[in-house]
Amino acid sequence: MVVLAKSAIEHFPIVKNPCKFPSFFNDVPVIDLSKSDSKNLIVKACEEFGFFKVINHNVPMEFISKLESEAMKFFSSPLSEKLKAGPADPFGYGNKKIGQNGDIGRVEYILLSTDSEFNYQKFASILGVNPETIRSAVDDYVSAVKKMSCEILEMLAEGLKINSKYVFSKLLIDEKSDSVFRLNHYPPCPDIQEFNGKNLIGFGEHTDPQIISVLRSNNTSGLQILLKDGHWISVPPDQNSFFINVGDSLQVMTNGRFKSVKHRVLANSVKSRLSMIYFGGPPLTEKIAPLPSLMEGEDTSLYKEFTWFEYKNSAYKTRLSDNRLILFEKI
Ligand code: GA4
Repeated sequence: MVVLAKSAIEHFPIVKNPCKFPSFFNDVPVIDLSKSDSKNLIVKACEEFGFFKVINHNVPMEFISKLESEAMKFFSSPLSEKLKAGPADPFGYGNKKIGQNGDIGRVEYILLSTDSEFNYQKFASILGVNPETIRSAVDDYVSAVKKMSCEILEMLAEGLKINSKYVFSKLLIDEKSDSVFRLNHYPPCPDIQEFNGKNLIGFGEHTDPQIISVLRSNNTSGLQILLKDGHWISVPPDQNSFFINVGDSLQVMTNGRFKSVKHRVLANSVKSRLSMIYFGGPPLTEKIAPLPSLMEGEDTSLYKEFTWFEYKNSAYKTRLSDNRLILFEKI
């Protein structure tokens, strides 16, 4: 029998002050994309939470199921095979190690650039998984989710009464858009008992650097968001809907009117969680700055000028839980 040294487990982060009765966020703002009057509700949700759920989204269920089953096939293959698609530097297969700066979590994942051939070469060596099948499943899913993200961003621009409704969506539509796609698999963690039920971290608290993130998960809970009052709250899973996060870049473009939402994932003791996340980012050369119509005066920008390339470079040097925007705030 292999006995895992206790210290090997204890290296994993845990929630420092877990709430005895973690509350479920039953009032997640729900946006019905089939209703044209949803634009004001989206603005309200972005202001209050930087987070909302989307229904009637028109992303074909078959794309979602196909990708889910391909992903599960991949994650169920032997570790030695999966490691051939790694390391995640930043793209490829990663196991427990998140980013390059010492963060770890109870998670394994595949990180892909949405427009790079190179990604798929990494999968070519994996036995039992046909790289072409994964590639087409990711492509179908990502194009549908990107289309939906653009619709949401256009509704957002209209809700904010910005002259051009394409002001945000054009950044994702641009063929040089620097977007990322991630499949996260959180295996069940029966050893949670070892920690007297204290919550183990699957993916540590962080904000997303991009403009918008679109998450879909299976029916296993784990996602939590941080409310303005400082409380962490659990988001009830819903495999038929999408969850949207405001990213740091959208916070800057709205001059802080929208806040990028801090979120994290806790490990589950019995069920495995699978999530797929599209991170919509602008082209590298794009200047990220508050839109003039969202500033009160000539230059009341809260932020210094920077490009997405500069922000991304700086973000990738930070730890997961760092406040990455602080370096770009005007003093
Ligand atoms: C958070 C959002 C996306 O998952 C990601 C992550 C990236 C990574 O996993 O390589 C980062 C993290 C994310 C922000 C800070 C840096 C970079 C890990 C990390 C410690 C792909 C992204 O774009 O930024």
